[in-house]
Amino acid sequence: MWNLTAQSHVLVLTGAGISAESGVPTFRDAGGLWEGHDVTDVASPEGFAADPLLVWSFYSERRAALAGIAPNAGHFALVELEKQLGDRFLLATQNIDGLHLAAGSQRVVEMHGALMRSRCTRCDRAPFEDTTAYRKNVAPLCGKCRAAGKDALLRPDVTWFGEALPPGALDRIEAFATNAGEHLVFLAVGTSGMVNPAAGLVDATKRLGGTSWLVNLEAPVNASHFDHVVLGPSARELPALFA
Ligand code: BJW
Repeated sequence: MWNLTAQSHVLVLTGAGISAESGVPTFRDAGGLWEGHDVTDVASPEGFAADPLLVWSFYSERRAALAGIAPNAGHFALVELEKQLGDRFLLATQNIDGLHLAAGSQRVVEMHGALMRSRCTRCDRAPFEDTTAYRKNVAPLCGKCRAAGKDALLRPDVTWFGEALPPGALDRIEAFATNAGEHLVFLAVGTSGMVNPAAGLVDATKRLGGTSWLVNLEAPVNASHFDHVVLGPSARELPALFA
């Protein structure tokens, strides 16, 4: 039974499943394919180097698809949990859709970046908000580099396979978990448990002596690593769990 004490520190990890009921497609449920391409091929630095137009087409399509998408009851249940716990709550999301922030969550670590931000592949300008869905035949260039007489591609400000997480992201999660120690309650929601370092958090929780929960539509590969497993859609199961 979900039973928090005054010492409990709750670390939530979300994946694509929590946004499924908002209408955002997950990565692997439909075979992990996008227009016949393996998504891991369009979500990698190698894929971008080989075909930046294809990769921008993938992300532009996702930017356009996000218009009119709203958070669901699962996102809002986490907002309410954070209101109860304050600094004893941290939400680490692998999603780049921004729906936790849109729902009102505040203590959020976006482990894989943000869909609506771009950055230059060459210069050190800070990542910037960019909602543009670029045309299929246009690979966007950095305006700052162009002004300096260089051509440099922009890229989505997201974390691809083989890339380090955004600066400070893992440190913030690890510091929260270490500080919580045995009082850590780890809750994973809507994630296939196939991508590290996120997938390793359940084992880190065990090492610290904490307790782990999983809310997922189906049992993922690492389901047996969790102390408690709730199978079902998160927009239904999260509000019920916290009630
Ligand atoms: C529902 C539902 C409903 C449906 N309700 N549930 C060991 C340690 C560390 C790293 C590695 C390691 N072994 C290998 C690695 C490397 C690699 C990795 O993990 N590879 C594996 C494939 C083996 N990891 C990395 O490369 C990471 N970087 C790294 O480790 O850097 C080290 C480094 C340090 C210093 C210098 C350099 C390097 C980076 C990983 C980045 C992943 N990026 C992506 C793309 C992000 C941008 C984008 O969105 O396009 O992130 S890949 C993709 O997978 C995306 C997702 O965030 C991520 C996870 O997917 P998720 O969320 O789990 O989605 P699905 O679709 O797989 O699952 C959905 C689930 O929901 C399913 O289970 C459904 O049942 C469920 N569901 N509807 C509840 N209504």
